Amino acid sequence: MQADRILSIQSHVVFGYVGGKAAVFPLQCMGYDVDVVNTVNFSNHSGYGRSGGSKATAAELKSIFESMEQNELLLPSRLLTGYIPGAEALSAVQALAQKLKNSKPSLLYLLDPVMGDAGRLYVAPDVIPVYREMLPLASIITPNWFEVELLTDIKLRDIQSLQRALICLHKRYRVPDVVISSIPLTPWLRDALPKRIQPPSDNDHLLCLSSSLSGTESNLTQATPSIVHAQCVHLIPGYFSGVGDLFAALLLGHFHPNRPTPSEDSTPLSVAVSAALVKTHSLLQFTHEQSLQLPSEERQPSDDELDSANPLRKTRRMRGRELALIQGQ
Ligand code: PXL
Repeated sequence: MQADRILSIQSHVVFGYVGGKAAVFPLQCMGYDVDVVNTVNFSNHSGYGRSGGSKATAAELKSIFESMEQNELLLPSRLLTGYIPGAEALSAVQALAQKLKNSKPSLLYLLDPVMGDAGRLYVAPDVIPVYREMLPLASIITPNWFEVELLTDIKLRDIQSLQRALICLHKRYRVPDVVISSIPLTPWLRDALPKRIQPPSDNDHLLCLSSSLSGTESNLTQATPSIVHAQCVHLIPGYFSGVGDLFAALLLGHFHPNRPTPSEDSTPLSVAVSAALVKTHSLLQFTHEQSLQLPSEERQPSDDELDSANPLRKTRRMRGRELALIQGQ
């Protein structure tokens, strides 16, 4: 039997599990054939404070894509893109995504617009307009809170601004499915949630919102064009890198737009989000439990401790934060 093929375009690290290292193995475990393009080739993720390696240039990416096309190896039914730090390289990926979409309109494209977090941009600012141009190619996008603000130019400060941002993504940028995960629960967000899913306290839960354009293109003209699902997830102590990359990969892997959904109020997106959340959460819980077994000098530090630690101690403690992807498979 022919396996479904995913083309994954994101970062590679030698040690640890972020970018493609967090995404590819889980997708293979799910039975997908994964073709892998590395946008960077680094020793480790940036949280270690120092890393060696290089970024792929736009010319290098184009050369890979051209040869794949000439050899008739561009066969994915699904496309996953993540961390691509420069605008020129991102434009090369944009051209490829456009080409794939033209030749296969049913292509499922999960675009993770990795640009920054909590007010801090970690790619070049000229990447922002390229991502905006790419949005209409995507089937699903997975921006975080800050990236929604960057893409829509709308500051999210109340439920009305959040609704405007979602409508902007669905209508102006024509994205059918939007998932915003790991949202800190502010009081105004919590008050907007149905009572039955409000957690007992705000500080130890994160919110995941998914918004699907309901049905056909004609809904684009309606005032409320989308179905929004919200789920609260219990916060696991510590900060782990690569969680977003793992979640995005699982979300694409579990997304089956033509399968019937188990209940009337679920959508193909909400079903995939639930499956991806459960697996991501279980792996984080497992990673956390594993890290408690480590000697104390290698265990999860607080962020304050990390800033003051000497470089070697910091490295050892960062190692204890790597996702336990293999042991937790
Ligand atoms: O999404 C996490 C990530 C991906 N790729 C690289 C990173 C990080 C986070 O630090 O450094 C190279």
